[in-house]
Amino acid sequence: VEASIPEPQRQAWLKHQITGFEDKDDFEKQVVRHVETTLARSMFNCDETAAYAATSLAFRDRLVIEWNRTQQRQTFADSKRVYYLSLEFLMGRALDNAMLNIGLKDVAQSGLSDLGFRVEDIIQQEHDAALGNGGLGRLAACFLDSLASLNYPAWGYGLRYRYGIFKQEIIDGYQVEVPDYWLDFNPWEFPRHDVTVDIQFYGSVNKTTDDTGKITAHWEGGDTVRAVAYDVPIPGFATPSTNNLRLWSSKAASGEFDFQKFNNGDYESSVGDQQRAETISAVLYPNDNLDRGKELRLKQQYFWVAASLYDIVRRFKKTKRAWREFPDQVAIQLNDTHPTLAIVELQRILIDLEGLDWDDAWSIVQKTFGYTNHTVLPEALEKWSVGLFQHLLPRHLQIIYDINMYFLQFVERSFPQDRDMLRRVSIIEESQPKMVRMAYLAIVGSHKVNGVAELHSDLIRTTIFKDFVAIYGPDKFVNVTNGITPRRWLHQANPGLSDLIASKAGGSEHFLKDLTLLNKIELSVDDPAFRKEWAAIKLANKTRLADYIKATTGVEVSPKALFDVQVKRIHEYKRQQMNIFGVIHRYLTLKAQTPAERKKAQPRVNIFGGKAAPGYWMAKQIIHLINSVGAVVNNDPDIGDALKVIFLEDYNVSKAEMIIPASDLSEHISTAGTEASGTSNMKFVLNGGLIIGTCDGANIEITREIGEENIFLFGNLAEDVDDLRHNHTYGGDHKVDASLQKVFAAIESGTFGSAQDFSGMITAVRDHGDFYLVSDDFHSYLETQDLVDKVYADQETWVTKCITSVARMGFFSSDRCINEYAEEIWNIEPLKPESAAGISKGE
Ligand code: GL2
Repeated sequence: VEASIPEPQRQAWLKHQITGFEDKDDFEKQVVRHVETTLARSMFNCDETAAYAATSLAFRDRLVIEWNRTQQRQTFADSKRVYYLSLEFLMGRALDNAMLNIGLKDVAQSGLSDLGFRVEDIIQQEHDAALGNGGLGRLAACFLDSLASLNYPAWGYGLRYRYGIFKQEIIDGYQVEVPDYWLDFNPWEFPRHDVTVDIQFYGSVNKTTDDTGKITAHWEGGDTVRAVAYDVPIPGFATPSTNNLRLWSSKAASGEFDFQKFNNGDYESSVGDQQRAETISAVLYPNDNLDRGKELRLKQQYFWVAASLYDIVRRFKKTKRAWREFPDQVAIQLNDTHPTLAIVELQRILIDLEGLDWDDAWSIVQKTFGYTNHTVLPEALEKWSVGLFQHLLPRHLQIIYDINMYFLQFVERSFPQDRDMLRRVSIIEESQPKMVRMAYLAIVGSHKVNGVAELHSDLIRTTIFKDFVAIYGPDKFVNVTNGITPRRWLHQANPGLSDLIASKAGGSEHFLKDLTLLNKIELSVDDPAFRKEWAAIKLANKTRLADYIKATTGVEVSPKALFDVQVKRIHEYKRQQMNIFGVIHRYLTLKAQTPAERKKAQPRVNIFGGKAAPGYWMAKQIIHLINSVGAVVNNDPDIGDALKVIFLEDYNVSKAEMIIPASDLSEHISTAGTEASGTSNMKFVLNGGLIIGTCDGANIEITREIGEENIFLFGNLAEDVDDLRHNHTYGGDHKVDASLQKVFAAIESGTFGSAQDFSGMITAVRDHGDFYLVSDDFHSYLETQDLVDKVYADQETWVTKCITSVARMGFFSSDRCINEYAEEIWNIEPLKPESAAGISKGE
């Protein structure tokens, strides 16, 4: 490519190589330039919003230069790339992250200060990019950070939703959803109006036979919608590598509105096509761990998958390689079953458009894809009705039927004696109506399937995918325990702690790239000066959160109290109801005490946060109860500082960055066997908080790493859950724990407002089988909370546990996790830039 440009032209281009700012003076110059020219403002009307915009643009300039170089480097190297397909990327804010990953936050800080701004205030101006629901979407964002930081040639592919996850307001104790229009000003995306793909829907299939007898299918007619690419640069930490996240936006293929209709006075339908097309990428579905089977969702999935595959195939075809080399150049990871149609789409491209034989094509497909399962909850496993498929994607349905036929023939040959096996593993569920089981399709079309924590990977092998292990053998099913990026979740969220750790872990930020170096701080666990600093940092983080609580809720909490935090999506399986029942129990106990006894009690602040899916009635009831308990407890003069109950509105990534470093104790108390991994559990421990939790998800591996003396585990084990559930329903009368009954009695007597408002939560436990085993675990939960109080009273012991735990958290870096994917599943190598030694002071 380079050679095709004549020498004089080349020289002219090279003479004017653009560089980003390097020092404070340069930074200020760039900010002033952007304020005055890009924003058309001046020092007289540069408010914080404008200062944020100009600062972002100055950093963006730097990023874009490295981003272009990285893409060129990857193109020239022509080595294998990984494509991470995810319907959710919960990125949060970009500016702070860019400053830190590039290593120029201190430059920005002093530059902004010269210009009259505080860097913290400027960072706060940014709207979160909230294109995800919870853990699954945030995991994808952590992965992008690690992929870039480790110099892997990688692209993310997702949808550019006009509305991300809704904004939550709490009004009179109830959740109210407000649209999140976040694209007003977004300096981090680059529209690529020249990169478009036309995507087909509906229509019909015709088959033709050529002279040789070969049959070809033609998918014809139907609607077309245009996908437009928007690119987001993803900076690596302490490396120039800057990867690309490509998000697709939908618009009408024609681009113009219908003048005929307009002239005839039919104003509304003249823009109808446009609006219908734009609807596809308009909103993120706000359900976490729940599949609702809506047609528009399937349209979103195909739209995104087809555009992404077109792009990937186009890039591959430029290299002029033979098709069989495709899997040597391309690895595609399916983040959950949402992109499973990519398997069918690639098969369609290869056989219908490129003319490959079925078997050759299928072998390429299987080698290309890997599938990550993120849940065993049956209500979250995607199924689409055959009728819907037939209507929306008729050719894909045919291909699915063929995939299934070949698969079932293979199964029948291997298990001729097990007739029922075919029914159990068929991609088509013979129900009324018939359904396509997306997880089964994903397994059949991939070469590796992974769970996200050890227990979870064991569970999928022994329960939901058991038959497939028998069919394919155990090697296809692997575990890759989730991880988190220490850049955002320690360095950015908790700079005080990050600096203190750096001073003990070799004196540099290198531990942020090799998190196992955290173990160095264990040598300082008895150092009084270190411990003092440690405690001071935690107190400062708690004070900051206390100020925020005061400012947003009006409630005054003491930073000296034990901060007990449960922040995550509201879900019955995550058991926020058990937590609030425990809080009510504590309140009743305190009320029954004398003032002298109450004075001796360990003061606690119970902090909750999290969104309920708009249609999840029980989750909304839980939010309402938490707020109602808060309203009573926080205003009860008998109680004072002994107990406060706070619900923080609109939990999101940027709030997590403030809340997590301020916790003493966090709750990860799902019914055993239900939480695939959890990732905030890792974030809390990394920030020097302890966990109260069940033997579930990654809690188990956290325990193994940090030692069981450093975690408060309680409750029944996953292996006992089925029997317990069975007993609730069939084992005679289901006995509700006595202290829980007292809690119910208090609610039912109207202590927290109208008893009726909360009756669903009570009957679920008492009368409807207590599916989530709240009653079974309640006693052990309360006992363990008492133990927490006792240990916390001895601050020396507590701090020792915290330091020791942090020291042993190295395993949970998403870098370790990504390296495992790269080796076990993708078979890709990093592509180091020549100057990988770094542009950050850390390296
Ligand atoms: C989830 C799991 O519930 C959660 O335990 C896990 O940590 C994440 C990431 O692997 O995936 N699965 C899921 O559907 N959502 C999750 O957060 N939404």
